[in-house]
Amino acid sequence: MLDGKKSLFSGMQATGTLHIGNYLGALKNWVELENEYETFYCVVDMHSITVRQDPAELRRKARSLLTLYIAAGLNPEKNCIYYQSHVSAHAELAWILNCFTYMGELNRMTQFKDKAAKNEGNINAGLFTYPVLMAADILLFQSDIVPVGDDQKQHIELTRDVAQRFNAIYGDVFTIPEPYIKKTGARIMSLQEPTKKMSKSDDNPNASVFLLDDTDTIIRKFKRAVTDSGNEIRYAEEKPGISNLIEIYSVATGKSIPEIEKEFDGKGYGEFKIAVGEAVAAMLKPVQDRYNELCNDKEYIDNVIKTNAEKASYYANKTLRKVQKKVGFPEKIR
Ligand code: AQP
Repeated sequence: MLDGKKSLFSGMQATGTLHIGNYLGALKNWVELENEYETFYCVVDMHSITVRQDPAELRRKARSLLTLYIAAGLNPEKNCIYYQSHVSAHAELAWILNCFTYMGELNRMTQFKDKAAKNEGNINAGLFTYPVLMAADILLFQSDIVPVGDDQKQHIELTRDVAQRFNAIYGDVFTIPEPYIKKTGARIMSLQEPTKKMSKSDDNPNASVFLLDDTDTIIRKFKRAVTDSGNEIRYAEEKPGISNLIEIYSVATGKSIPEIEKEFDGKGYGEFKIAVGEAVAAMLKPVQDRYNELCNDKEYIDNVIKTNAEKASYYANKTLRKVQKKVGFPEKIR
């Protein structure tokens, strides 16, 4: 809660290219929250360097991601859209929260285990304490909810535990956040291995549909999607391939799963895959058009970057100062 209004924080990493999992699981849902909440959407570039990045490429991707947020429908007049590295309170609160988080808690994080396995040559302390920085991100804005995909649930539980621990010692400093996870679209699976989530770091480009893929590429990827034995369009746990496509089609069109099963009754996988591809391409077309327009408006994007970072800093520093006082840091002499 910020200044009497409910608030929220969410963010994405400026690594890889956004895929429809990131869009359907998170970004698309953000757009509908702007009236009810004071919203903070961050390009979490500080999280990105837990894995080695090419500096020029990271800068390019961070700007592209920030532009995509706006292209997807987030109005920067109503939503605070900024780079994490422009608001130093993120790092300062993360340090303090590090001192209130246990090694055992961080050791249990499944994302750390997955990412450590993928980056055996660089298992750095930042990768390990990533969830603490994420807790700081969320708690800085006194967030009531955190709209994310299903894979982030464990990190939000840790954020709640750390915030409750801190509040138990120092009084009601932090709002305790709740995850905001939609039923459909919360875990979009890989098109090539439907038991694995679609992921930016997947080496196989056919496993993911990217937000900036053109229509032909999108349809080709869906045509190649791995499906299960049989030929019936039916949602079932034992049919992860076709169920994933049904879920994607459902979120892209707004149709319910029973409606989809009825629509494609008696039709085969081939026909359905083309329909999913066309629906996804139609859903992404306006986002892509707007993105291309915005990329040509350097001044507008620069202005968003500057003014929104100032707004985020204002709110973040309010919480940070309160925390610093509680833990006993001496006041600055102004
Ligand atoms: N497959 C997915 N289905 C639904 N939601 C998803 N999210 C990620 N993958 C899926 C949600 O997207 C948001 C941004 O996540 P992130 O940038 O922090 O990265 P991530 O969760 O680590 O996403 P990736 O794509 O899997 O990247 P890599 O390969 O780098 O790990 C979050 O809200 C996330 O829940």
